[in-house]
Amino acid sequence: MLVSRCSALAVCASALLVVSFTGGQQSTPQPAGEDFVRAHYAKYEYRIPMRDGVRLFTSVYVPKVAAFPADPGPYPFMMNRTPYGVAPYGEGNYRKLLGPSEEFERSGYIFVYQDVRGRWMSEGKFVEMHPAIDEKKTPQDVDESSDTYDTIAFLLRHVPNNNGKVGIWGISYPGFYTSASIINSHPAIAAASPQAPMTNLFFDDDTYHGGALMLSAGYGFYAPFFHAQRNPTETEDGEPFDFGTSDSYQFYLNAGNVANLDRLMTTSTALWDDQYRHDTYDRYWQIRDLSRHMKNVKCAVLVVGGWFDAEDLEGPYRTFNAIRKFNPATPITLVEGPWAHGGWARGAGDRLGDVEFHARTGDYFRAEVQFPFFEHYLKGKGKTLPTAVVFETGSDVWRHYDAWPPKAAAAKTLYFHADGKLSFDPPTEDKSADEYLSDPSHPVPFVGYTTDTVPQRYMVDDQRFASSRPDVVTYETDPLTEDVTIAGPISPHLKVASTGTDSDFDVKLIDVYPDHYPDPDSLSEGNKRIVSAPSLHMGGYQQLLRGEPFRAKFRSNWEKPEPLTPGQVTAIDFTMPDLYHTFRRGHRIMVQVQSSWFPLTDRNPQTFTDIPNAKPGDFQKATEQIFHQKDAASGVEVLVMP
Ligand code: PG9
Repeated sequence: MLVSRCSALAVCASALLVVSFTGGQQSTPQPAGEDFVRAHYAKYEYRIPMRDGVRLFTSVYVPKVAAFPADPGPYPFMMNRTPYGVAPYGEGNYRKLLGPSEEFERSGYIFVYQDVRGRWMSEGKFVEMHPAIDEKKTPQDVDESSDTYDTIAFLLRHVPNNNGKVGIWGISYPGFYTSASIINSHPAIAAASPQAPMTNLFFDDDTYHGGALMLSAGYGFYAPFFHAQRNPTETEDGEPFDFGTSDSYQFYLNAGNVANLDRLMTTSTALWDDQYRHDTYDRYWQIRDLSRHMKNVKCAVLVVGGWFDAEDLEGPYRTFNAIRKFNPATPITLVEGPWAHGGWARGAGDRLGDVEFHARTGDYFRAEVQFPFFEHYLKGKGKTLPTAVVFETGSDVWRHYDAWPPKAAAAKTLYFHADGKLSFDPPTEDKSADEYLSDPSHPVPFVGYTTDTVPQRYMVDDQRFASSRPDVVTYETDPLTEDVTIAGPISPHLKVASTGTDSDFDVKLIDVYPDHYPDPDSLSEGNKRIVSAPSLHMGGYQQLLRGEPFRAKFRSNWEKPEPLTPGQVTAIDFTMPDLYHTFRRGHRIMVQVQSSWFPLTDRNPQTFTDIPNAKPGDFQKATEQIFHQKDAASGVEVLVMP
C-alpha cells in the first residue's frame, strides 16, 4: 500500500515531501516467466553493422500485437547493452524476463539486448571501459556512443511498429554502457537509467578506494570469470579457478603480495593485470573517467544507486553531478535506496544482512519510480520525478528533494576526544592522542566471520568484532537526546603520525543501537507489527553505515605518491560517498579508525614502496597516532539536516 503521509518514524519538517512505503502488505510481483515471454513476444537476432564494419550481435523481442489487445502499438524500444552476454542465443530460445522489471514486459515494449563490441557474439575488440572519443574524425573513431547511435539508426529502420523512441538502462557494467551510450545522444533516445554505473574505477567504484586496491572483490571477479574472449563465442574461455579454501583472509594473506596472486591465476588475464598494475591515478584511469565526457546528454536521466553498494558506490553521484554540470537543461533524478549492488532490481528490498528497513523499497522503486519514469518519456503516460528520490535509513522513509544533497543540510564536524569520546565540540586539550600498533601480518578483518567472497551485507554489518581489537580506535557520542539526520558526503579530517613511511587510515561511521533495541515506547502500533523477531536481538549492534580506506601516500597527489615522514603530524583529508541516515534518539554515533581492512583492500606494507610487488621485508609494523588536541583536531565532517 502506498500512502503519502508521515510514518511514525518520519521527521516530516525536514523534507519537501514525505512518501512512506510501509512493509508487510505488498508482495513482490513475480516475473511471469519464459512461457509468458514466448506467448507475448517474437524474438529476432541481428548482426548490426557499425560505421567501421564491425557487427554487433543484438536480440530483439517484439510484442505480438494480438497479445496486447489494449495497446496494439507502435511501441518504444527498451535497450540494454552488456559485456555479460545476451544469452540465450538462438531465435527459438527466450529470456525469462524482459526489461528492468515485470511491469515493462506486461506493458509492451520492444526489448533490445546487445553484446557490446568484442564480447560474446559481437565482433571487434573489447576495451575495458572504452574511453569516450569526444570528437570523432573518421569512421574508425568508434566508442560506446557511436555504437549505440548506429544500433538505434538500424533498429528504427528495420523493426516495424516502433514509435521512434528509445529507452536504455543497465546495472553496473551495463550501467557504464548506459551512461556512455547517451553522450551525444541519438535524438531517438528519450530516457536512460544508468544504475550503479561504473564511472571512475580509481575513485570508489570497483577497483580502488582511497588509493587502496579492492583486493578480494577484484581478484574474485577476474580469477574465475571475466576473461578475454576469442569472440564471436557463446561460451566463456578459460580454466576454472579453485581458491582451495573458503577462508579468503587466509588465502590472500598466504599469497603475500598482489603480484604473487597474479601468478596463481589459471587463466592469465590482461584485464586484471591492468587493474592492479595501474595503482596510481595515471593516464589509464584518467581517460576512462566517464564523468568528464557526459556532454550533449539530451534524454531524461534516472540515475540509481544503493547506499550500501559494495561495488559501484560512487559512480551514481559522479554520473549525476556530471550530467547536471554539463547539461543543465536535462531532466535528471537521483534515486538512492538502502540497497546492495543491484538490490533495487529484484526482491522486496526490506532488509540487508541483519538490518531491517521496514519498507518494501525494491517494490516501491520498480513500481513507483522506474516504471513511471520510462512510461512518461517513452509512452506519454507515467509521471515526472523530482531531482532526488532518496530513502532515509534509520527513520526508514522515502523523501523527495529538489537538490542533492538537500539545500538545508549544513556542515558540522564530529570531533574525536580522549577516552573514546565523540562530539560536535572541538577539542580543547593542549596534548591528546591515541595510538595503536598496526601489524600487516595480522591485518584487521573486514568481517567478523569466515568468508570466501565479499558479502554484500558487510556494508551494514555489526562492527563489535572490530571495536574489541587493540588496533582499532573507537570514538562514540553519548546516547543521543534527539534524532540526528545526515545527508550527503562524509569527510574525515585526521591528524595522524606514523612510524612507517606509508600507512592506510580506514575510517568507519557507525550507528550504535541502544542496549535494549527496539525501545517498544518509540514504536507505533503499526511498526511494532512489522519489526520482526531478529531485530529484537539487536541491542548494542554497531551498524556500519559508511567505511572507506585512505592510503596516506596519496594525501597530496593521486598521480605522484609521497612517503610519510615518520613521527611527523600529517593531515589526512578525504571524502566518502554520500549517506542519508537518521541516528535515532537513544542511539550513539561511532567512528572507528584502523590501518588495514583485509582482504577487502590489499595490505599497505607501511613502507613507501611499489605495493603490488612489495617484498616480505617491506611489510613492517607501524605505530599509528591519531591526534585530538586543540592544534591538531581529528574528526569527521557530515552534513546535518536542521
Ligand atoms: N561492478 C561490476 C564489475 C566488477 C569488477 C570489474 C568490472 C565490473 C559488475 O558487476 O559489472
